[in-house]
Amino acid sequence: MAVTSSPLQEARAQVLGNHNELSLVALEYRRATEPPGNEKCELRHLQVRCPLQHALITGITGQDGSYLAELLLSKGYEVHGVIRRASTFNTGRIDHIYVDPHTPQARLFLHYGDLSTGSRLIDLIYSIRPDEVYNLGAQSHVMVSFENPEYTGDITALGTTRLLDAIHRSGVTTRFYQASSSEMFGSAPPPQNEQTPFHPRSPYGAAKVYAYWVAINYREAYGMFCSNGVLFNHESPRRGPTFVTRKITRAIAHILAGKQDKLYLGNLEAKRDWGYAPEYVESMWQMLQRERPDDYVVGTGKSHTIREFVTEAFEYAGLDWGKHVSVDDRYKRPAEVDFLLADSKKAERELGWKPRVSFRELVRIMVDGDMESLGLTSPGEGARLLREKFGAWHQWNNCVSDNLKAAEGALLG
Ligand code: NAP
Ligand code: F7E
Repeated sequence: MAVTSSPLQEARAQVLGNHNELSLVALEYRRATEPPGNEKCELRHLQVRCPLQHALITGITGQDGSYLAELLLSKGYEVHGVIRRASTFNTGRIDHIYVDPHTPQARLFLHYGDLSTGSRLIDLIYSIRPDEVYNLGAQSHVMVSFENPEYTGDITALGTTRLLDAIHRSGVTTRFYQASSSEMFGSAPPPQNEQTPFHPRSPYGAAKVYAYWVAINYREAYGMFCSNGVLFNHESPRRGPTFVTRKITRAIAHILAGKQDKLYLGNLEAKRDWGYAPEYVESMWQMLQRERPDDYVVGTGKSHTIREFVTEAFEYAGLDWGKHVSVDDRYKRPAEVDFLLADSKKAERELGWKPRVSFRELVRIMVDGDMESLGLTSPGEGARLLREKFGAWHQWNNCVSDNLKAAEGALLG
């Protein structure tokens, strides 16, 4: 048994016993970054800040935000999320982890706010004083960015500046993750890595390039800990229903349930490097645990056409896609990104990040998810895979069935 001889040592032992090693990492980090203090000051840090790491997530109601919130809660964080005020509920993806904030054990807190409004962001940063900020909020749909280029620039590009500036002006020391995107590479030939020059092909891609550089600028100008995760497409049963993978798997479930007969798509020949979203949010957290901020490309290193996704998904569900899928030019983009393929060697080397879910497995997870959400019996391979490959923070029941049933209810009702 450890012998403790001072209040500080006792507090340290208690922190280590009750929480994970993050608490001590935080202490060591503060020691390195703050003026040398005495034992009393260190003890205050342990008691006031160390038992809980505080994270702030913009875009917590989105696909990635919801998985990241689950991951951080599983690691013992207190999680704060920015949500947009809407006249309808927009928290379907996080309802299963939400508890009344009056509950003493509550560790998830939601705050109204918007990336369009800097003053509110300053309030939030100042009052929450987060240890880590994850900027996942964005107008994230590429086709929508052609229709709403100005709005996309305001939220996806300038919203990042507003948040970085809120952190800078509030004087809060925090680590910052910027959700950068493979769309920034655009027409740059594959494979794409951290050295590949950007050539965006949409207002969304251009806005993300701006946000990427502004994060680097705050790092260089003010010494802030800002890291960019340049993530390639990542999907899941929680993917928004207008992105192509989910549009396909959701249509399959509706066809099987007799609610839909045709699926209209745009360009079937574009190639994407698709991975499984919960694995990608792990890389976000890993980036902020590094000693120094840096930028990382994250993807599987395998690329497939939309046509291949359609074929794999329909075959898995026992359907003939030729009978159901038609091309409608209205879904084709004014400028396309033809071929994305990640070279993630740096992330593998420095973060130890490696994907565990293959393209074929991803398709199965998504088809099962959509079938179950409509009350159909799925072939079940996807559910089995997740049970085998993931730990406790990421469960089939809350990540797929409950969650999607609620969303379907909202959509259909
Ligand atoms: P998503 O599902 O579309 O979620 C976007 C989130 O941003 C939602 O929570 C949305 O809130 C929020 N948001 C939109 N406008 C906002 C505003 N004005 N102020 C505050 N929040 C706002 O996106 P995702 O797939 O989770 O992606 C997360 C981030 O990673 C995004 O920045 C995206 O651009 C980027 N990214 C995604 C991928 C991918 O393959 N998924 C790859 C690379 C980068 P509502 O729920 O209220 O709409
Ligand atoms: O399109 C083609 C479309 O909308 C993929 C976002 O998360 O990933 C996402 O952007 C491909 C494109 O994703 C339809 O032309 C064909 O070639 O699913 P998507 P995206 O544009 O790659 C990046 C990494 C992000 O950062 C973004 O935030 O599929 N496609 N037919 C279609 N796409 C859609 N949406 N709908 C169709 O009917």
